[in-house]
Amino acid sequence: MPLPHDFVFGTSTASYQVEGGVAAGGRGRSIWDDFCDRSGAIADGSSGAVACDSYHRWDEDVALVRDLGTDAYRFSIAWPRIQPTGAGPANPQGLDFYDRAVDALCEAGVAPFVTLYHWDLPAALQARGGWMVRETAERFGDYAGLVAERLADRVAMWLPVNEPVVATLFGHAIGVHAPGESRGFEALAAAHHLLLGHGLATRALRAAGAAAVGTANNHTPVHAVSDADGDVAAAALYDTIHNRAFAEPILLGEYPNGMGDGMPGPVAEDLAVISEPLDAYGVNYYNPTLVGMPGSPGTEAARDAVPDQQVQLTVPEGIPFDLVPVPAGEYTAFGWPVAPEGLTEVLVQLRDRYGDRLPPVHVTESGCSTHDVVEDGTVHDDARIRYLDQHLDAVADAIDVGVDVRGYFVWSLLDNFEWAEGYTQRFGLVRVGADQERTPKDSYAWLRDRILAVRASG
Ligand code: IFM
Repeated sequence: MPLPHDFVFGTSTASYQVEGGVAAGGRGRSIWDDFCDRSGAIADGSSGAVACDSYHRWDEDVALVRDLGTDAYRFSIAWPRIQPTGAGPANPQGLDFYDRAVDALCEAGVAPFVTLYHWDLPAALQARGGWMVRETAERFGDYAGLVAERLADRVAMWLPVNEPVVATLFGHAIGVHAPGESRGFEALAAAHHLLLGHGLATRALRAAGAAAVGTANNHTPVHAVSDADGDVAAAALYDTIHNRAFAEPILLGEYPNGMGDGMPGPVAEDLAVISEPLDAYGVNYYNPTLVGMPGSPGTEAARDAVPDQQVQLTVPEGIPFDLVPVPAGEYTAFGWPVAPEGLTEVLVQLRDRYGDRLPPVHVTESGCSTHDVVEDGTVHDDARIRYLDQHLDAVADAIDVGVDVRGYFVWSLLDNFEWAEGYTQRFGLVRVGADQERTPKDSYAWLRDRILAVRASG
C-alpha cells in the first residue's frame, strides 16, 4: 500500500550535534561541552564546538529542507542558550535566535517540530545533581514555559524530551554519553526525573497555548536468542527497561512490572503529571535487539554467529541480560543491522500494547550512517537510499494493518556530531565538508522525488 498523500515528511537534527557557536549569544556550558573535554570520551577527540555551524548557517539549512520538499523540520533548542545556568530569566539572545529560526522555517513553508531537550543539559544543573535529582525536572518545566511563551504561536509540534531511555542508559547507567556516570540500575532515578520533566514541560506548553505536544522515544523490538527460560526472561527484562519503562508511564500512567516501587518521589502523583494526554507519539527506530541470559548457550551461540558486528550497548558484568549481534543481510557503517521489518514490528507492537491510549504516531527518527565517498563532487550513497526506501515501505506496511502513522523524519538532514563517535559516522542526506560546505547526496534527490511521488498519488 502506498503512503497517504498527506503523509508528513521531515528531517531531524539536534542542537549540540549541528549548531556549534557554543560561546555565541550568551550560551552557557552544557554537559556535552564538559564531556567532550574528557580524554578518550569521543572516538575522534572532537566536540560539538563548531559542528555544522548551523547557528550561523540557519538560513542555508532552511533552504535545504525547503528544497527537499519536506513538510517539517525537527530540531532542538539548546537549554543553555535560553537559561545559561539552567535557572532564572530567559537569555534574550537565545530566545531571539530561536525566534528567527522558527520564523525562517515558517516563511519557507516548513512546520517547526521542536525538541526541548536533546541531551545538552546546562552544566550548572549537573553540578547540582543533574537528572538524578528532582530539581532538574522542575527546572525543565520552567524552561519549557519560557520557550513556549515566545514560540508557541508558530511551533507545530513540541517533543519535550528526546529518547529518555538513551539519556538514562548511556548517560547514567554505563557512562558512554554525558554526564558519563556509571551507576547501573541506580540510573533509574534519572529515568523517573526525565519522565517527570516531560510531564511538567507538557503542562507548561499547554498553559502557553501549544498547538500540539508529543514525545520522541527510542524503540527497539527485543527478541530472545533462544526459547530457554533464562533467555526469554532476560529479553523480557530488557524490553521492559528499553521500551515499556518509558512508554507506559506516559501512555498508561503506570510503570511496568512494579518498577515504580524503586522510583524516587511521590510516584503516584508524578505519574499523573507524566501521563498528561498527548497529541502524538514519536518513535525513533534504528534496529532490533537480540538478548540472552549472560553466559547461556543461546547467548554464546548468537555471539559466535556474527562475531564482528557491533552491539549498540555493551552491558557491564553483573547485569542479568546480555545483548548480542543481530544477524542481518546488511549492516550500516556503524555496524548496526539493517532491519526495516523491525520498524513495522515496533509500530504494530505499540498499537497492540496500548490500543486507544496510543495517539497518532510519527517516526521522529530513522536513518543510517554510510561509508561516504565524494565522487565527481557528490556522494553516491546508495546504501542510504536502499535504507530509506525499505523503511518507508515498512511504515506503509504498518499503516496497511491499521496503525495510525502520520509522518517520517529522516535522521539526519546533515552529517553531524554523532556523540561519542564524534564525526566518524555520517548520517546526513547532505554532506558537510571540513569547510562547512553543504553537498546534497544522491539520497537527498531520491527523497525529494519520493515525496513528490507520494504527493502525486493523492
Ligand atoms: O544521533 C542520534 C540522535 O541524537 C538520537 N537518536 C539516534 C541518533 C543516531 O545515533
